[in-house]
Amino acid sequence: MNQMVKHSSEGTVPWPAEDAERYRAEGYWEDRPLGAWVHEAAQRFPDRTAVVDGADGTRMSYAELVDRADAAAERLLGLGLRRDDRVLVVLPNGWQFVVLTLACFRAGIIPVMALPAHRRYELRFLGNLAEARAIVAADEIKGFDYQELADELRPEVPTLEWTLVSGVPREGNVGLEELLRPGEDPAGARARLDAAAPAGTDPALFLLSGGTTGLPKLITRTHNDYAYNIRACSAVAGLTEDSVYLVSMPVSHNFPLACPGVLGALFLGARVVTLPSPNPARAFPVIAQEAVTITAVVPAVAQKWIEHQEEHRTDQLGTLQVLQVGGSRMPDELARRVRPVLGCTLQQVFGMAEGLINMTRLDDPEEVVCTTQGRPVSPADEIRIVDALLEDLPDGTPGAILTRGPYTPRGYYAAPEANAKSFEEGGWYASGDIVERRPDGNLIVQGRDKDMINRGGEKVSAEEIESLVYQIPGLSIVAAVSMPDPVLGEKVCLYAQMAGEDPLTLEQVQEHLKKAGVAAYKIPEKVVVVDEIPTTKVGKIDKKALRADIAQRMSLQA
Ligand code: J2J
Repeated sequence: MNQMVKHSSEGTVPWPAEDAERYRAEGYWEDRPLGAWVHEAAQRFPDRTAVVDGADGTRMSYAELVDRADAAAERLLGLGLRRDDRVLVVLPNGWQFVVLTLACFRAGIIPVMALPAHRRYELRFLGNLAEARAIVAADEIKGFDYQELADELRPEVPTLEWTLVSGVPREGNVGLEELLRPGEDPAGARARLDAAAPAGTDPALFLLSGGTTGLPKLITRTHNDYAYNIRACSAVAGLTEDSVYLVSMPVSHNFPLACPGVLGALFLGARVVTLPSPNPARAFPVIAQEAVTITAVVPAVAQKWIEHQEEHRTDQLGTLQVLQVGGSRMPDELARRVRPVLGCTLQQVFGMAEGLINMTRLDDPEEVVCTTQGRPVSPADEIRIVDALLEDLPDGTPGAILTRGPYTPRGYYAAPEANAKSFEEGGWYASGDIVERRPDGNLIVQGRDKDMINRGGEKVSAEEIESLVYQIPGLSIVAAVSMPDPVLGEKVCLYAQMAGEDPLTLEQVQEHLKKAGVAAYKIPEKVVVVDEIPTTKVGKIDKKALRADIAQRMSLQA
């Protein structure tokens, strides 16, 4: 079975040699695997607490963390996994995610960062694209049985050989806690893994792209580029060995994982606190107990936190210094309430799993912090703002953003068609965001020119939803568009033009997509049946008109 599995480098687009050389010469790439950075922190601070699991109370020192990770790395290899094999990770926030991820880095095994919200449809696709040989999941979360899901996936993803389960494994599955237990010979394990460590240019992990095309895409991040991403973000976020970083958004997202995130904290010897959800009634007491200094959330969560604090006036946020907010556009009015209500510094983050991260600086004037999405974290990030003909636009004029740099890969994994669309000549990545650059260099995200719905930071590809809905009989044309939502910013709305008499119902759509095994956050929350879907002059579906239509219908309703 292993022979079927390709080497990641076959699907990975490398940086051109001259750029790679420059990134090395200028110190951005250090040719040091991700695991080595954490080991270095553990060497300096063996007894400091590395991870606190806010759900089950587990606390782990740095010495224990690297011991467990190394032992687990050897056990993974012992199972029969090999360097460059891919492992589909579907874990909630918790210490297991942290140790497993580090174990994978140490062994050169590549975690594919899926989400606990993903279901059969997404995992089947990702498992096949990545040729995953193992899946790692919880036994169940909120009544959903991941072992059953894994059993369903096994025949559909022929490369899958192992199911690793956190909690209570069923027969034939591997117990994750058992796999992640400390080893007998930490020094020996460390030496053996060091000797076989992955190279800086090797793939370290696969991130998921925020959907724009019909099919999900994977982003290969190498040890070199990701380590630099992490370090550059840590510097701009003011992370130090004394920081306490709370992760309450899904940790497999690039933002809480590495910007600077969990890995940023572990690189420095700081403390990571994990929570499975950002619910303020649960998160605030943990912030107080663990003296959390920095965390990252999406605007929808920032709003909930602000409302909770306004209502309860807790004294639980005294240690919180920095609230990073990103993933979708933060309204200026919301941004202005952060400091007065939460008592901390807001750091706006406009980033992408494809690389480029922009942040406001901690000492920026309040006007910059509240009205812009910041500027690149690295002096080596290159940005162009261009018009439809790819001509550069002057500052102050909104246009499409193009970027490249030492932590922005030059292509998606094994996706030549998507690469032709999203990467311009010269290796520039076109994120599809419409951005204005101010003369001071700060960026303002004005909108986007991509067929994606941003549901409170979770990205939904319109095309993906449409092609699934087309399987329902009786449809002539469907179009998924964003509709405004006071909490999440946007939700998915589906327009339909029928071929026959019977109108499509919301229940029908929801049931169909649920049955297809689609993640709940992608499922439309409104269906509008119209006589005729509007088209543009060139005959394309006029989504702008549909977005205006739904916004108007909703304002009439309100
Ligand atoms: C408007 N749109 C934003 C912002 C992201 C840090 C922060 C976010 C992500 C992320 C990330 C936005 N204002 N402040 O990976 O490390 C939209 C843009 C962008 C897309 C990327 C990180 N911050 N966006 O959200 O890969 O449209 O990464 O292109 O999930 O989110 O989505 P994703």
